[in-house]
Amino acid sequence: MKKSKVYFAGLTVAIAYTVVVLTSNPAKAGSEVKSQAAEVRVDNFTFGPKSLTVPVNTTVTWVNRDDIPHVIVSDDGAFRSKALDTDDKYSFTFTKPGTYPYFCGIHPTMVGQIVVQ
Ligand SMILES: [Cu+2]
Repeated sequence: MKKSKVYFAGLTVAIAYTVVVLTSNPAKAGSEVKSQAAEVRVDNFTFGPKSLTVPVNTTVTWVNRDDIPHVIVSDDGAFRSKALDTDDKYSFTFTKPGTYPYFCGIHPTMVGQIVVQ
């Protein structure tokens, strides 16, 4: 009985510590869950790289380098950006493995894919 109380007290401290770490230092918290970042440049009506392979928990950011708007639209509706003007960015975090094809909602011939492993 006494032993389990000590155990739970220790567990409570551990949880409290974790919460403090996670809330006080987002960058460190990110590395603890192995989150990563990757970028896709939208330039000259092309996604670069056209196919991007990333680990699970990667936040992919699309950056529009064109002087006309583009919209990032997932084939299966998993994600969709607003219209991105020049230098606008859109980010989506991929938490499940799979292949995520996408296209530009304004120029459907523009296609790309994110492969999450
Ligand atoms: Cu476009």
